[in-house]
Amino acid sequence: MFAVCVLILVLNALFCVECNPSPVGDVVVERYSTPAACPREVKNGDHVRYHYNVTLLDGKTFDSSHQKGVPKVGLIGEGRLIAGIEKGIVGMCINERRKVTVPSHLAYGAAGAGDVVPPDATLVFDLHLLDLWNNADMVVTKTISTPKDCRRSIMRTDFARYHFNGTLLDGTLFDSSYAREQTHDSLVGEGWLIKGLDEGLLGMCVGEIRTVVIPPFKGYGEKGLGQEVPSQATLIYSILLVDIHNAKDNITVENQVVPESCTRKSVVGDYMRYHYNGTFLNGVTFDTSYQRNTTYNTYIGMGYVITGMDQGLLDVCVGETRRVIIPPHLAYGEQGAGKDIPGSAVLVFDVDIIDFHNPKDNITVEIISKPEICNETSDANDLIHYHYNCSLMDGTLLFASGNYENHQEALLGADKVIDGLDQGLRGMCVGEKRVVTVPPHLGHGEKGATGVPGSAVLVFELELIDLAKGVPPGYLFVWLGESPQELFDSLDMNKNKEVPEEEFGEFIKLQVAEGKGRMKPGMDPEEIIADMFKNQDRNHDGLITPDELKLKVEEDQEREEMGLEWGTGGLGTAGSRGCLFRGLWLLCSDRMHPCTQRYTAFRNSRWHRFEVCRHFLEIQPSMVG
Ligand SMILES: [Ca+2]
Ligand SMILES: [Ca+2]
Repeated sequence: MFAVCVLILVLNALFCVECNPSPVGDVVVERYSTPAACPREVKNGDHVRYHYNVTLLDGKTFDSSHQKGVPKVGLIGEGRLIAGIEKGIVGMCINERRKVTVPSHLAYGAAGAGDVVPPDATLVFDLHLLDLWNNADMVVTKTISTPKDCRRSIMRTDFARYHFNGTLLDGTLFDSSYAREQTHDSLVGEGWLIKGLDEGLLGMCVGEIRTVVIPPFKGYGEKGLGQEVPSQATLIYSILLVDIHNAKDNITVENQVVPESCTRKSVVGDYMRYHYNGTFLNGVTFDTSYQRNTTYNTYIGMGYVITGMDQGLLDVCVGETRRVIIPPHLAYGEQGAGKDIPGSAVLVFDVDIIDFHNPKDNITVEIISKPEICNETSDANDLIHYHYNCSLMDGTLLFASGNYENHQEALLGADKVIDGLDQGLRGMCVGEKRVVTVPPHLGHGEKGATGVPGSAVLVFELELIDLAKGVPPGYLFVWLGESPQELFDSLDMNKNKEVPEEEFGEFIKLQVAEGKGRMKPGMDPEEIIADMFKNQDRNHDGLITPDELKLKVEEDQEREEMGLEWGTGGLGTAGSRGCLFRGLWLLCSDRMHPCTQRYTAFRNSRWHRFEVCRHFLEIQPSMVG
């Protein structure tokens, strides 16, 4: 009988066949389900959380954590649990299930336990280890992947946005930011988070994935968290850091590429055109001007854009590229913006400065070359021909006069070319080359023009081809010095007291040839003479008489005194046909080049009408009445 019992004991030890162990027997452990990996086993001094079911040898369950719905938490090796459990649980892995048969002397002994455990009862525990930690445990972090470029990592007081999956040691998912489709956003190291995260997030780079294992006393402790995190649970966070900034952060400027030539840097109040790519720290694009194929245009430093951008666009050169990293308090703050920019997001803008100017800017003129001999220079009223290349500040060529059949022609001061160009073409010698930079308010304004972007600064490379000095607006002929004392006597070259058109024309041409007078450039001289003669010959008999001349001179003087520039066409004064073909200015416009033409609304000046008329006459001579 003794031998049999020994045999049974041996068998019991080997095969864990149920047996009634002798009072001096030890616990018998049957590891009937073990996990594939077991990084850590229970040892004395560890805390454990486990489910159990305990039966007597007859199979009758008298206690079960499953039935209670709450796992048991205990400290091993300190004599706080029944000795058999403390022995039987040592060496257990998380998620292991084992059966531990505990002899009476390692359980409740001869006394038993009330009505529940009879004296000398052997107990059979079915254990499932859920959690395991030690008071000496620290927060353990392990980097799974890290980006190549880690310029910055989390420090205390930083604000982080991260995604995470949170699991218990047994693999139960208790929370996930991915499920919410929203990052968790928090200050780090300031007690907003559980201690384990406050510690475990430190040193993380944006884009890094790490796991953080947090013992319960640095997690949710005894209280746990709602239904999801039980009391005394070790937490495993798998974290992806999306974003990081500090409330003390200013903007950061990186990747600056400054062009070799930079004559001026942007200041507050400049109006800037730039392209940008807006991304988050993780590289995901939220907005780009390139896709819209149009620059973003704004005043800078004046609150029209987010503060960080206002700052980041200061002190830049035309043609510069730079990266501006903007913390949320200088961007869209905790609120974010729309559906594209989440709250507390750090924004990264890669900007390309196309151009900028200040509304106070005038044109700039850079003289490239000037001929040695230069007797006269261009000015208002002159008729000039010139070559030009018209480009944007980044060098994009918009128009070149070489693409057209003729040189570009302009009557300076006649409101026909954009103001900046009109200004830039003045004071030039024939053969001179210069570069004129024109801000948009002296160019095509905010709206731009055909082929010219709105608010663009234009760069004109100019060469003056020829120059015909002009006459004041409204004049067909001017005296360069004093006019003759006795005008009629001078006109009446053959002294027969009458001046027909031929004689009149001869006289005018002589004045021009001798440098005493100048006809309006750009018009047929015969046409001018005919025009002037018609106005002098009041009764239209084909002859100018002394009286007619006197009357006309008096009229013109009167008009000049009244400040009327629009004469009716006389010798020494102004005028031409009163052409009132309104709206024909478009015909003129078609003759102009897109980059230079003034596109502002029709100016209802008499002079303008005259010019319209002149163009019209050139185009449609048959319509001259
Ligand atoms: Ca005569
Ligand atoms: Ca007459």
